[in-house]
Amino acid sequence: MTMLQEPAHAIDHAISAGKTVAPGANRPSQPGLDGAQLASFHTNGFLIIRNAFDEATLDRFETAARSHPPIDQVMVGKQYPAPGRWTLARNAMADPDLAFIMARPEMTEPLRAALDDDPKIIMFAYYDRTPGGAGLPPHNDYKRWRPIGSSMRWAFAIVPLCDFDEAAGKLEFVPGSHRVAHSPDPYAPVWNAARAQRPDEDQFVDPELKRGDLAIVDMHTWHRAGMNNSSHHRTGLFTKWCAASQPPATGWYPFNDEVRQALGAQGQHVLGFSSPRPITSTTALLERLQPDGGEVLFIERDGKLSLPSGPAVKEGSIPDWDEGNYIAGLCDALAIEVRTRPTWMSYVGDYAEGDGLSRAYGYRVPPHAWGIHVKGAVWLSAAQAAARGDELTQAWAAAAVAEWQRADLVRGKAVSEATGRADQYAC
Ligand SMILES: O=C(O)CCC(=O)C(=O)O
Ligand SMILES: [Fe+2]
Repeated sequence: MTMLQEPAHAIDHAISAGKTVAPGANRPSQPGLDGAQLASFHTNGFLIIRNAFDEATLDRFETAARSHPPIDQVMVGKQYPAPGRWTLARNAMADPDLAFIMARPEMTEPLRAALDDDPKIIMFAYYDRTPGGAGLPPHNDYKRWRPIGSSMRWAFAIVPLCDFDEAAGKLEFVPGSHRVAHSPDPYAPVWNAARAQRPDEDQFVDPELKRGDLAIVDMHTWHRAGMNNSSHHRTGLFTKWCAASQPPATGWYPFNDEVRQALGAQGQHVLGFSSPRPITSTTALLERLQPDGGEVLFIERDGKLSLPSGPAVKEGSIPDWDEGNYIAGLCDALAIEVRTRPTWMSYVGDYAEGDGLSRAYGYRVPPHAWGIHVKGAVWLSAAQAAARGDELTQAWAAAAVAEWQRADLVRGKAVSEATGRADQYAC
C-alpha cells in the first residue's frame, strides 16, 4: 500500500487510526498549535512561530552557550573562531542553563501538536557559523543511518539567536517538499519512506527567521542555508525531536546521565533515552513468521539459549558526529555466527549486560528468503522464551522479543553507514 501526494503525517494517521498506533497518550488539554498553525505545518512542511521565546529565556541560554567553546566536532586544521560551522552537540546539553530550554512548554507543546505524540529529543545542537562560514547546499535530513534522522516521524525545531537574513545567511525551505509517501513493508513490521525528490532551486522560500522565533520543520522538508557574509556570528539552537511511538530505527543517540540531571526531575521526560552505562554490545532478534505468530532465533549451546550477539562498534564510515548506530558490527557478527546479513535492522531496546548495555535490533526474515539454518537453532515465541527463562543467557531476552513484537510502535528501517553511503533506500 503506497500513497503519494499526501503529507507523510496524514498518511500515517490515516493508516494508524483504529489500527496499531495510539499516539499522544499524555496530550495536555491545551494544544501548543491552533488548527490553522497545524494545518499550515502539514501543508507546507514547516511552521514559524514568531517571538516564541522571551528575551530572558534567550539570554539565559545564549550566556550559557557562550561559556562553552563550540568545538565538539573535529575541524581539521582549523581553530575557533576561524570561518566555519562550529557546534555544541553530543552531550553538550549537560548544563542546566542549556538544558532548560528543551523542556520549556514553548518548545515542547508546539512539537507535541506537530508530532501528534509525546516529543522526545533526538538531537541537541547549538550552531555558531562564524563570519565567512560556508552555507549548506539543498538537502533533507531523513537519514536511515543516523540516530538523529531515522525515526519515521520527527521534526527539526530551530530557534535563531540572531536574524537569519541575507547578511548572516538565510535558512530557506521548499513548501510541500515533505510529501514523501510512507508505506508498510510487505514482509516485516517496519515502514518504508519513498525516495526523496530534489526540488528546483527556485522553489526555496525565505521565511525571514528572526531571533527568538521557533521554526518547526518536517523531517523530509528540503532546506538550504546561506553563508555568513556578516561580521557577527550566526548562532542558533537546532534541535530534533521524534514522536515517542516512532523511535529512531538506529536506536537513540546515547544521552548520558549528566544530561538527564541537567534537565532535572521536571524536564527529563523529554529524553527518550539516557543512561550512565555505555553501550558495550549488540544483540539480534531474527524473527520468522509462523502461522501462530513470530518466532525469534536462539542458539542452544551447553543447555543454554542465547540470542545472537555482536560488539558495539563505532562504524565511522560516514563522518557524522552522532553515535548509536551499531548495525554494521552486529551484521558482521551475524554473517559469521549465523551466515546471514540483514539488509536493514530496526532498534528494539537497550538492556543491561555486565557494566554496560546491549543494544538490541530486530529483523524479520521474509518467507521467500533462503532462511537461517544453523546448528543449535531454536525458534521461540515471546511466551516460549519466557517459559524457558532459566535457560536464557540474556535474562531480558523474552522481554526483548515482546518489545520487538509490540504493535503500537511505528518502526523504520535502519542501515549501516556504509549502506547509507551507497544508497540508503536500497532496502
Ligand atoms: O545552518 C543552518 O541554518 C541549517 C542547518 C541544517 O540544515 C542542518 O543542520 O541540517
Ligand atoms: Fe539540514
